[in-house]
Amino acid sequence: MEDLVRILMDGKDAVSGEEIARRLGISRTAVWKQVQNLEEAGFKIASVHRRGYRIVSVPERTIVPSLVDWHYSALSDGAENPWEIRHFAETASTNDIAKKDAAEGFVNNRVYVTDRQTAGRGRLQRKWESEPGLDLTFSIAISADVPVTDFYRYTMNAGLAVHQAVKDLLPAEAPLRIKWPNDVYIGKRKLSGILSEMITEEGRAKSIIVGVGVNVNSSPSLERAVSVRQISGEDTDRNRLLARILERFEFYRTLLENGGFDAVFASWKAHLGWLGDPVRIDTGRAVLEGILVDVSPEGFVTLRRDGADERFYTGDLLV
Ligand code: BT5
Repeated sequence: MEDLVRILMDGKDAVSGEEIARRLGISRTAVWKQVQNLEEAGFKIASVHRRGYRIVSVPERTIVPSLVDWHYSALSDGAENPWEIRHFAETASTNDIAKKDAAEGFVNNRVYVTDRQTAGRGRLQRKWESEPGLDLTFSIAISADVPVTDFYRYTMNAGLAVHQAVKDLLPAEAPLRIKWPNDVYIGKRKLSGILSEMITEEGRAKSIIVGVGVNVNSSPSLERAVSVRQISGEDTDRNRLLARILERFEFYRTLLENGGFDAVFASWKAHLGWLGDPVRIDTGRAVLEGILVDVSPEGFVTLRRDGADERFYTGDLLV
């Protein structure tokens, strides 16, 4: 879909008001009004006498859906962003708004993203902390009709998408890996956490909400946390990173929903950390030590203790 952001981002030089008016089918005054709106949203736009408008810089501290769309297309050979982006300057938890919408009706392919999340949640009522305008906090809403046993596939999908999207931003040697069940780590520090929730009906998952938090440009105060910036040494464009994660998520999701789950699982496992290592697992009842022998496609982890194997579906891997 043509919009002003796309026209200006595509234009290598200034684009005339006349051309914009023609392409959008609106008046010159309406173009000028839209330019003003973009400036209010944080874009710096030069208006060059007789030549038109040119983007000088884009907002860094806010997510702009049309910019995410533009990056999505640029990253996928012109394909339209299939995700409808709903942006909130501030909200308690993107998972909560996504869940509320899903409970009220059919919501598919929608992404809820906020610049400031005031009550971000992890699993088991734990907190997810993020820096306003510097990190990424969003939830992907999918309407599905899959057995609840397939639910974990979407968490895997998100972990893989974050892993791939972030990998491009880091030095090749950065020890980026997926940590069972729902994290992405760099070394022994957590970069991203995923909170997947579902609405079920008669044993099937009807709505799946995948909440993702990524530390991007912040300097997290938590001891075991790390941001992209702390490793890359540079600020990352959050609009572009969000687009890249969504593009990767869509790629793997299409694969898994079309009989290609084995390939998705193989990629996920290829980036899974601590396989074969001595670890501890907090099951919620006890902390058990052993060797992390395997994770099954359903998400069961196998821990070898004194020669015997035990399987767990939930818990925390302590590293
Ligand atoms: C998670 O839970 O890691 C899932 C986090 C999901 C957050 C997203 S943000 C968008 C969406 N909306 C929400 O409300 N949530 C989702 P869990 O595995 O339970 O880990 C939580 C633990 O991670 C906390 O107890 C802290 O120890 C740690 N933690 C909190 N904030 C962190 C951060 N920014 N970076 C690294 N670790 C953090």
